[in-house]
Amino acid sequence: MSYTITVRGAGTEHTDLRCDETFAATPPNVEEYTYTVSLLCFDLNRSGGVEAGDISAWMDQPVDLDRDSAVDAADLGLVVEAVLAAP
Ligand SMILES: [Ca+2]
Ligand SMILES: [Ca+2]
Repeated sequence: MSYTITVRGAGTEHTDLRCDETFAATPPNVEEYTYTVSLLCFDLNRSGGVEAGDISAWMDQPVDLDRDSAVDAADLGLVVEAVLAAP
């Protein structure tokens, strides 16, 4: 799942959104730019959480999770890691 966000300014000044942790005296403005954020969703069986069933779901219908255009063990590894890290 990917989200595309385009920051739009009001005129030439962007006063609502500023960079953080730059050590500048005044946080610099954020430039107009399109940001794309890609999120990985490991709830492959749509159970509402990441659990062992997601590994089975990947085995039943493998998908390219790391977007390298290959469906392989690396993608399965991501699912297994997510399941092991799930609370
Ligand atoms: Ca799940
Ligand atoms: Ca892949």
